[in-house]
Amino acid sequence: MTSPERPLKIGIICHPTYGGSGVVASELALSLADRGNEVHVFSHAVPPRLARSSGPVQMHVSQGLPYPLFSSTPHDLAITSSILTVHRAGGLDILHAHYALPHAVSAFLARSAASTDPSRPAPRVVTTLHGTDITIVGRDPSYAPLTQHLIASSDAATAVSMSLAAETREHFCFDSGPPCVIEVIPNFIDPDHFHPDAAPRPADGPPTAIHVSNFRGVKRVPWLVEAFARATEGTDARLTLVGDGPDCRRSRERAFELGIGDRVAFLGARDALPELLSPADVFLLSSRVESFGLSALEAMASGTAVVATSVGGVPEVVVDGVTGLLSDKDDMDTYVEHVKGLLFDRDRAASMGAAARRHAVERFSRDRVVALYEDLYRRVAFPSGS
Ligand code: GMT
Repeated sequence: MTSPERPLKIGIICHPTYGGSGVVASELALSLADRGNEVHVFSHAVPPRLARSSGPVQMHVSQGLPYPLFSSTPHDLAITSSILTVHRAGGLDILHAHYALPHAVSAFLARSAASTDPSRPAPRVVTTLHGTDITIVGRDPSYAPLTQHLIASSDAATAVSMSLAAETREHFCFDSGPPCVIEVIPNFIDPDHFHPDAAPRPADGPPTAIHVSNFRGVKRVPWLVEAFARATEGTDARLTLVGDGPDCRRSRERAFELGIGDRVAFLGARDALPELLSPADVFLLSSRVESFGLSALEAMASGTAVVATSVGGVPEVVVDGVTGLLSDKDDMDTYVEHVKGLLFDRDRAASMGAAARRHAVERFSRDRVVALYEDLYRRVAFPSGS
């Protein structure tokens, strides 16, 4: 088998998070392994999406040595060592860093160390930008010069939306600097996993809205709770909140302050997302910053229409007026009208939900997007079909 045709040896480095980049990296790893590639995942814990699968992905948990001299254990250095161990044992073609910091640093260090070994080619580095690694963390002066270097020195850099790619070019690519090519490869869903039939939508009973997130400040969950309270005043509509994070307690307090504590359920972090998403009438997202909105895409694939704020890459996922309704991030009045308009018109919500399912399957199916990544890896690993 010539090099471009043989299965690839791929190392994926990611945060072991319940949502977002950790999910995308895990699902990508599993799909690449299904396609016959040898896949290694490097992190400081097993990402939850990987933990619940039986896929033939090799997991390397690297936590490093806790030592009193360190104020925190440098996982990223331990990950670099694990990568080198795997590369020296069998060779890796690609190191794919998800979320620039600190994973692209680990990938570069490993590539740099491997390049001193004449016995095998060093792995190529692909960096995928997910969101706040550019919009918040990476842009902070404490990290910006390093982030810029990481993007410029990657063998390929991708962003999960056109909006994030544009923001990256604006802040990190300069005419005077090295070439800066950011390819857009969107996030994806498994349409068999996220499916409208995952659980039945009740024909009667109160209308229900759902939100899934990590409850970080950018998600504005207390704002969402207030909008829901205004939209559903005097009704028996229900809101289900899934996930956990810094704003969880404040969101609960807000629900009680607004007198809707008995209509809001906090479920914590759950794996059974398809079964939770498909019966809901509407999915709510109210972020201040959102490069893509994977949870909204998962809801769409489950046949659930979305009401969201029109920020970042959200309009690339949710087609306004077709698969959901979008409003300006500071326009709570319009957001409230949108929630009412779908929650209390179930036929409209159902037809938008059906359109959302079709759009998710056509544009964001796993097989289509994973093939884009595999094609990119081959272009990077074997530049002239070598
Ligand atoms: O960037 C983050 O805040 C972290 C990241 C994550 O790991 O949860 O979320 C981002 O990446 C997701 C996967 O690509 C996107 O769906 C999210 O929109 C994005 N979050 C933000 O931009 C706030």
